[in-house]
Amino acid sequence: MLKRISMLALAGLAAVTVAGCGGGSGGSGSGGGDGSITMGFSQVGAESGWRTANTKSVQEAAKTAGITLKFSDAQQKQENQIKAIRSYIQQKVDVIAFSPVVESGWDTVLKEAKNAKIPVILTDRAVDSKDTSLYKTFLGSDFVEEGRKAGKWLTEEYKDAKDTVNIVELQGTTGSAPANDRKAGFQEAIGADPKFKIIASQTGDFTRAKGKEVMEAFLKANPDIDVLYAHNDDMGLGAIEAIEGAGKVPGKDIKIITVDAVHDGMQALADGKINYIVECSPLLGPQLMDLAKKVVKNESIPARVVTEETTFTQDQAKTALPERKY
Ligand code: GYE
Repeated sequence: MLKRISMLALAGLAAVTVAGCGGGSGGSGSGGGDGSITMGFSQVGAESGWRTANTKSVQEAAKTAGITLKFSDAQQKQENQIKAIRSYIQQKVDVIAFSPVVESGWDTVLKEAKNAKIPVILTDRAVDSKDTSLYKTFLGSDFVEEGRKAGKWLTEEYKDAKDTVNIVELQGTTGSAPANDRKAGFQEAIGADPKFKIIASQTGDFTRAKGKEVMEAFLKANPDIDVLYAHNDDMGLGAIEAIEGAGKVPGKDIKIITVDAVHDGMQALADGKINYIVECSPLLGPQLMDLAKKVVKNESIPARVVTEETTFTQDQAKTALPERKY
């Protein structure tokens, strides 16, 4: 029986990209009985500076908390995440945590985890499952609020403008919670005033390369862009290259608002190439490990844990940069 389980586990592991961490050698978790905890964590991918910082935070926090971490990178594919979660169920880990690449389509695999009595913690991104008993808690940012903050800055910045403000939007991964919510929050904040017009909006998949490519297309199709709203720093940084390539000055000819506040984004903000960044903290590791310990001990935890975040202007970025950890 044991042999069969480990064969299955191996097959599951081979199907996904798994980077072992914490030295766990497979097999079943302890159920927390002897105090040791094994967590299976399915990460979205390595698409952005935010994601790299998030992975590091989770891996370091697991080590500090003495939790054995089985870590897999889904390369932005839902099917890989589902395979990873199934393999964690087969391995009987004590707790599963994952950052769902998109919001929909998780009910079946979450039910499998529930039937196997393995608690699930949503980390960073939400799912749209109606049945909230399929997971124990959701730890992450309020993405709608982030979008609102971006929109509020814009309406303030252009409050005296008489002409139409032409906005282009680089959306995050299609169907992901941060893309859906950052769009909705921004729309809500600028919505009341017809002066603000989103003339183009497309996904850049949260990557620098795609941000550059889509911005190049935006620039070709629209000679009169006033503002770029990018759902993360990386797409904004790619777009800066496209804007400079088109002979325009980022931050001046085209004002840029992004979300995340990772190091490279903050540097571009301090250099005047980005105008405003809404922070989204990737440092979720320590909170995740605390929640995991409680969940395994069957202690009650809040259904939603919202990360605290701020915003940065160019001057604030200059002050904050030297102390920035990521
Ligand atoms: O903003 C982006 C990353 O889910 C909050 O994913 C996260 C987002 C983050 O790729 O840079």
